[in-house]
Amino acid sequence: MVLVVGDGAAQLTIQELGSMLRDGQRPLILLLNNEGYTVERAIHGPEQRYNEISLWNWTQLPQALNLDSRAECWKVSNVAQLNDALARAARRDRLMLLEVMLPKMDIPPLLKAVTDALEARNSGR
Ligand SMILES: Cc1ncc(C[n+]2csc(CCOP(=O)(O)OP(=O)(O)O)c2C)c(N)n1
Ligand SMILES: [Mg+2]
Repeated sequence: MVLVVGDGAAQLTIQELGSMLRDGQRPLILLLNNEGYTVERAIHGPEQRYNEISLWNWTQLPQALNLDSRAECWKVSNVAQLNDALARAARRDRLMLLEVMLPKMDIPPLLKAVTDALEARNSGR
């Protein structure tokens, strides 16, 4: 099982990590840390406070959410680190949480095209 989740979405749902650990599940979790609500930044207010979230120590959460935690956690900031961690994850012997560090405003071209068009339309241009 592979879960890909944004840091913003994860702040609303991460308590289920406790249940996953309780039940001995071994998902690979790719938590995309781009310091907030990037899709919302693309739509409106890239620097607005409502798109900021508090910065968490993600790799320490499994220990906090389950006293019997058997999880492996890595924070990865480049491709070599990601490849190393994925190779470890392939063993699938325990829950693996990878915190993947991404630039705040790294937005896919299609999303940028759509939000630029919305912005132009809303501003009457
Ligand atoms: C309960 C709830 N509140 C607010 C929203 C509005 N919303 C949609 S996407 C999003 C931000 C998601 O941020 P993140 O998970 O970090 O993904 P990113 O765009 O940064 O990759 C928000 C707040 C929602 N979908 N559901
Ligand atoms: Mg985010």
